[in-house]
Amino acid sequence: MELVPSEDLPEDYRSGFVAVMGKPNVGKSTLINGYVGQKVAIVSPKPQTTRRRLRGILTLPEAQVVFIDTPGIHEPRHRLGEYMVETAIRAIPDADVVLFVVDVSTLPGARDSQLARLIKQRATGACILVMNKVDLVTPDKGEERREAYLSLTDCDHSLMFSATEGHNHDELLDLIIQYLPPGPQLYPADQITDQPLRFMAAELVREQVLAHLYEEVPHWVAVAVEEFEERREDLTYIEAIVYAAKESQKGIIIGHGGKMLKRIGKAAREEMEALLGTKVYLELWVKVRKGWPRDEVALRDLGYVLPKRG
Ligand SMILES: Nc1nc2c(ncn2[C@@H]2O[C@H](COP(=O)(O)OP(=O)(O)OP(=O)(O)O)[C@@H](O)[C@H]2O)c(=O)[nH]1
Ligand SMILES: [Mg+2]
Repeated sequence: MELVPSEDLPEDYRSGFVAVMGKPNVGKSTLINGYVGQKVAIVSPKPQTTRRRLRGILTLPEAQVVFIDTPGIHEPRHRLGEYMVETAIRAIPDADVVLFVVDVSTLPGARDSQLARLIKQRATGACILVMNKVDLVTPDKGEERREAYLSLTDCDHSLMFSATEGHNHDELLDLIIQYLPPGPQLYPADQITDQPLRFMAAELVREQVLAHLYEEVPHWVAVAVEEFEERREDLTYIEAIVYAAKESQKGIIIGHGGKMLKRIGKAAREEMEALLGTKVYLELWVKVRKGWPRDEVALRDLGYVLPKRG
């Protein structure tokens, strides 16, 4: 993989970082996957899906846009939650553009005003208010919602959007590029994320835990890939451990006669095969690491380490 030499890029080439901020579940990761054209971030209908910062890279003939996905800003209930919120906040100051993503199918609340203030205080680049999920808003409510959200922020631009339907997809991209500074490609043109494949594999397991298990259990689950080996050109061996925070959760994850774990494993394996383009042999284990979301050492062991600013 090679960077395109700067002299081969148009003189007015642009590049930069776009921090995607918002409450949990508003559609930040879906928006980024939509632009990158591939799943770089896992998505689920449950809030607090994204836990770490990750980059999704879109390379165009005229610009390279580096989207930064962040965990949803919420009221933390444990150390993991605090870690997630701090991770998100640290992405704001160094971004060339901040996308303030809201769910326009719901009315704004106190947390939206809080978040608008936070962005105003910390952002140094441009701010665009993205009113996502417009596909869920009936036409008679549209104007009222737009005004309600607009009154919260003094962002430079705003637009109605749908990450799933593609509404205003090109319009938002044009706006973003307009605010990026001139600069070279920051990543090779064919790179779509900064995450190692190992980490993406762990996330794909966690995505299926979120998809298959109800209520609170997925929030108490972490996944670590222990082995990732290309056994043959067309076969990857992956061994992962699903960590629960207590014994009763372990039972739920495994399910009656191991059925639940099998279903999670099968679905995750299919996603991994699509990602890697090889057959995957996936071995899943469930272990208990008691109270890990509250335990500083366990968090560090599981890779939840605060990124540097930027
Ligand atoms: N109808 C509709 N649903 C959407 C849209 N964008 C996202 N969703 C759904 O909203 C849910 C949450 O999407 P995510 O992309 O995981 O949201 P997020 O903001 O990254 O959430 P966290 O990672 O928890 O902060 C998923 O079920 C998506 O399919 C949209 O434009 N319209
Ligand atoms: Mg997310």
